[in-house]
Amino acid sequence: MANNDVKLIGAWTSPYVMRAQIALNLKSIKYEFLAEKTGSKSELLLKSNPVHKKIPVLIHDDKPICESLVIVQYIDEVWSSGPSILPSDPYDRAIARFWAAYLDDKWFPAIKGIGMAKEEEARKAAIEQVRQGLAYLEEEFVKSSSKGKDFFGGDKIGYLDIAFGCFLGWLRVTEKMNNMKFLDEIKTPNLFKWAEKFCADDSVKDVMPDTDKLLEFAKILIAKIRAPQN
Ligand SMILES: N[C@@H](CCC(=O)N[C@@H](CS)C(=O)NCC(=O)O)C(=O)O
Repeated sequence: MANNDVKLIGAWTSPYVMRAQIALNLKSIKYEFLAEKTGSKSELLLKSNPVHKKIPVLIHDDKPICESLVIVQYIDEVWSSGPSILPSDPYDRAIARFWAAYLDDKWFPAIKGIGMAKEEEARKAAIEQVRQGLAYLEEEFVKSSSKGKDFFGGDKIGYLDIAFGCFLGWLRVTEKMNNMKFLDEIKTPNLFKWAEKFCADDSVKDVMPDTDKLLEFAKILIAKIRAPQN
């Protein structure tokens, strides 16, 4: 299938946008990046994603596709001649989707919870949830899809690598803000190595945000959210 017209509405700070970027990079699809301005929503975004009004939105030949994981699956199906992103085995596919849903529904909200917690008890509970999630994923990495290879997807970055790896920038920011380590060589040795390989991959290295730059953005965002409303 020809690349035709591929546009991505996004922002450099968004882990969900990064999912679409990595998928497009893996398939070597050229696209135009339409950056949203922080704090406002463009007409194109509102028109393209009227239900959620969120980024990312992929626009392929003038047709919008919303929701990052839906976009990744769409890219995999449309440009099927490139390397596969979803596992070919139905069971492996189901497991990868299960963990992607867990990451979005439980794990990343816990990361956000650390930054937003007003009290120490809530902060500690969120930290524990993040640690528990990493322990689950460390175990999953060893026992399932990776089968001793570099990535959850095997030799190459796949669906769960994208779904999880997109959060590494925000995980590092959270580590810095809280002066702690989540991924380390002792407690999560496999995820530690996986994260290094993931960030160094050609499909990822140019879209993974610089941690210090993201940290500055996070500080401003948290201060804005915490500021008393008039
Ligand atoms: N479930 C959505 C989440 C997307 C999302 O939360 N995007 C954020 C940026 S990281 C957004 O557009 N936020 C604007 C808003 O909530 O109004 C996906 O996977 O695409």
